Amino acid sequence: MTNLSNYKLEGEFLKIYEYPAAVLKKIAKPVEKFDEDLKTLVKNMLYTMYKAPGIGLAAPQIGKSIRLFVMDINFNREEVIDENGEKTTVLSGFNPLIIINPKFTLSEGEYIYEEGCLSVPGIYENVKRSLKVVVNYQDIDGNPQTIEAEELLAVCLQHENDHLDGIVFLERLSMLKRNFLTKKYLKKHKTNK
Ligand code: QAP
Ligand code: CO
Repeated sequence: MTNLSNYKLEGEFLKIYEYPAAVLKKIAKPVEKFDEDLKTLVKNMLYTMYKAPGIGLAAPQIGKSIRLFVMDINFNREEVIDENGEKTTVLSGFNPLIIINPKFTLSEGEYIYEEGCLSVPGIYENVKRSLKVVVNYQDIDGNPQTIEAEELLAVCLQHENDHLDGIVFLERLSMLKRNFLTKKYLKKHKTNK
């Protein structure tokens, strides 16, 4: 696996598409070229995810309909007062994961977790998903990898993989909650524009 322990927080903050943007509803295409452009995109996606801040970001969320997402469920955020007496956020201890062309080979058990999404800001709700998953994928160099995950890591893999299939977490809720939260979100979303 590519060594990411030397990850540096740098890049460009990308525009995050918000529900109901059309790109969030499309089935994303497999990544075929593992070139410099892909490395730049991944670097900028990680930067955007950390700065947002979020724990997962899929390519469709930044307007690219390709089967790629980045995640990190285990980094530190600290609010500090800098030398000018101003509050700033310091990010450290990064554990970035880059998942390309994922294929789930096992999903078992049930697990409920309160999810949110950078593309549906301000909305959080419990979602029932699999407790344990095994996922085959390609790394940034195109090499095959496997990840076994449980609980939050498994939830994150399932949430981000849904984005590649044009699904946002609202669609994983009961019809009642889904209708209620979608209406609430769209109302706020429109008045903010
Ligand atoms: C997906 O979500 C996820 O509403 C990643 O105002 C969430 O990073 C996987 C965020 C929970 C597993 C469990 C959401 C930031 C970030 C917001 C995120 C917001 C600001 C969401
Ligand atoms: Co999301």
